[in-house]
Amino acid sequence: MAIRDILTVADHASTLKQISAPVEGGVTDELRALMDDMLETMYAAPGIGLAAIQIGVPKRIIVMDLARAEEAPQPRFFVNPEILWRSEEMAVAEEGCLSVPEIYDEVERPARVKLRYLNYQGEEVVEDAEGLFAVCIQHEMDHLEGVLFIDHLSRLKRERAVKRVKKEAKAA
Ligand code: K1U
Ligand code: ZN
Repeated sequence: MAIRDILTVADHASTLKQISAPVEGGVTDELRALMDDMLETMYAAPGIGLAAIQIGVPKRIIVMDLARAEEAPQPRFFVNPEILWRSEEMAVAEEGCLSVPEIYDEVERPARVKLRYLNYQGEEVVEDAEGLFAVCIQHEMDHLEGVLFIDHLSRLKRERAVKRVKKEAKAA
């Protein structure tokens, strides 16, 4: 396993805007090795989710672990995820992003979603998501479409956020 570099809006905005391609040919050992790297990268950051495009791989793959610090790790893998249903009810939650480091703001999204995906074993799963799971999976699925959480904010807030990330990157 290896920790990969996480791309940020400071110098990889155009890569992060790419639409990721579906995984063809199911979940292979090669794909599992990529997902293992993504998980290790996410834990090292640290974060609770990561999309493959954030390490420069434009494939529809997401890893996530929403376990609390005192709980055992609960790694989750989503290949070719699709949202089958969104609730009309909306919820506002604070979000952050490893590609927009140290910026946090509130985003409104559907409170619950139903999704379908392939898991680590390549099995099809249909699952309902609510709470932090719903927030995180929608945030990560936005990455697959080249959308960042700051794209849900006003233009002023988005431009300020990118400016701050670029300033921090220069200073580092
Ligand atoms: O997509 C990403 O960059 C990961 C992002 C996921 C996310 C967080 C919050 C709301 C929606 C989606 C992060 O993991 S940001 C870091 C973070 O939330 C965190 C870091 C350490 C401990 C706990 C949380
Ligand atoms: Zn993100």
